[in-house]
Formats: sequence, structure tokens, C-alpha cells
Amino acid sequence: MNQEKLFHKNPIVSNIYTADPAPMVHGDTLYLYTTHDEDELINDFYTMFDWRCFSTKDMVNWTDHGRIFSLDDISWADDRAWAPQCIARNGKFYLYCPVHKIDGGMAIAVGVSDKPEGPYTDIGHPLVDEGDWNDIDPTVFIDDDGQAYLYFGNPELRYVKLNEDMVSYEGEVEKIPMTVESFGKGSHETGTTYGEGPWFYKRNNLYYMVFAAFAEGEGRNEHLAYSTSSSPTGPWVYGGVLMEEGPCFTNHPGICDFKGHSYLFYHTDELPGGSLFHRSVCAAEFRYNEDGSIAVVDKCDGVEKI
Ligand code: FUB
Repeated sequence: MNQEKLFHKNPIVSNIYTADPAPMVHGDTLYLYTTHDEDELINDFYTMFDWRCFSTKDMVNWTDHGRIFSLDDISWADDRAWAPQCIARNGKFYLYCPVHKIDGGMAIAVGVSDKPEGPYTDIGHPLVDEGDWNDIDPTVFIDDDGQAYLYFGNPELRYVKLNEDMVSYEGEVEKIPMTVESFGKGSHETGTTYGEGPWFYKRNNLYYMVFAAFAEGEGRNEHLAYSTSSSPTGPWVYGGVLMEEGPCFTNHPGICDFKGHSYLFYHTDELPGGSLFHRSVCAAEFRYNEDGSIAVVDKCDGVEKI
């Protein structure tokens, strides 16, 4: 007799190495976009060529949609298929992806699709390309007034205001002041904890910036932290640690509410054969405090069926 599955053990994906989870709730389904750490490393570094998508309606039964976008689809990029995020608008889906350009440096690509599970088609040129290495880890959010924001960056947090077409922007790239008041005192290049992997959203009129962070001291691995603001462009106020540092060098947050539950997606190196270049996405359910603050979320065994 088939037993109903009531719990999904972490990591969510166990047949390949995945990292940089980015959830998107669409209708009654949660889509989870991830990067993909290849088994075989090149030059003993992140070896990442494509983006993957998984979906669920109940947090325990997952559908693997496979490779939905890859470096092969982006003629001007040659490496580093890094942390993406997807959003729906105007009946289309926009997948923002950092990549290494053929002529050097990192830039943000956009894939467009009619379906959340792709396949995605590159717009043909970088969306954000400042000619440096800061243009990674895009996070996208559309505010109630229709204005879309794309935040990104390591070591600096920057943003652009996207046009309604979601594939262009007006004006300059804006730089967020990297202050201790906004991001806490830490050991990354700006002297704050802010490292990379921002995740931008709004809940009960409070804007949240969750990010991968470096505590003070040498040789730290990333923990997760968050800041809040009453406006989409700051000033940001440091809120504290969200998930403690673990044995994996990186971590990367993705947060959403789904069917009345709040989830933090993150990654670890806990799958057999795991390492800093062989990571696995996990999920943890958590609750907000009444004032909107979030207590430290523990890495956990998995999540229950909803
Ligand atoms: O996965 C490649 C890079 O490592 C991501 O862009 C960062 O957020 C970190 O997870």
C-alpha cells in the first residue's frame, strides 16, 4: 500500500548538487529556481553552467523541470551561471541571472518565458553591466505602485528601477550606502557584514533585505542576516542574524510565504560528496515576530506537508 508522504527531508534535491535557491509562488504552486554545481570541477572553482527549476504544491512532492536556461542560450556569456531570481509580469516570466561575459567581468542576463518552468530565452544583451565584478546575485520585486526594483551586488548593494517591460531601466545604477547601521559591523570589503545574495521583498508594509553576510574576524564562512526599511530604497536598518554560519563557505537566502506558511530556503554542503563547490538547497519553515522581526532560523531536517 502507498503511504502518503508527510515530510520532505533536506536537502530538497538529492540527485544533483544545487545552490542559490530562489522561490517564486505562482497560483497554487511554488517554483524553486536554483543554480547547479557540476560534479566535475574545472580549476577547482565553482563550475556552473545552467539553471534548474523544481516545483511543488505541498512542499513534499516535487517535480523536477530540469535545465530551464543555460550558458549555451546566452551568446555573450561563457561561465559562472550564478544565483538567479524569477518574477511574473504581464503574462510572462523573467529570470534574472548573473553570468561571466566573454569579454570579462560579471553582468546580469535576463531570460524570458511564457511559462514559469521555461524554457527561457535570453534578451540578447546584458541588462546590467557596469564593467566590474559587482554585478551578481540579482533580486527582483514589484511594489504595490507597479515600480519594479532589481537589487544586486557583491561587495556593494546596488539597484536599478526597472521599466514596466522588466528588461530595461531608466537612469543610473544607484548605490546603497554600505554603513554599519544598515548592515551591521562585519568583515566583508565594506566593513559591514553584507556579502552578497540579497533577497528583497515586502511584508506588512515593511521592506526586507535578507543577505549572505560575513561576521567580524578572519576566515569566516557566510551566515544569513537581514535589514529592514520603510521605503524600497532605504535607509536600511540592520536587523540581525537570520541563520548562523555553518561549515559551507557560502549560504544564500530565498524567502516566501506559501499557503499560509513562511519558508526560508538556503543551501548547505550536507549531501554526500558535498563541499563549498558541491552544495544543496534546503528549506526551513519559520514564523515572523509580531513586530516583523525574525528570530534566528535553525538549519533543519526538512519540512512538513501542507
Ligand atoms: O553560487 C555562486 C555564488 O556563490 C552565488 O552567486 C553567491 O551568492 C554564492 O552562493
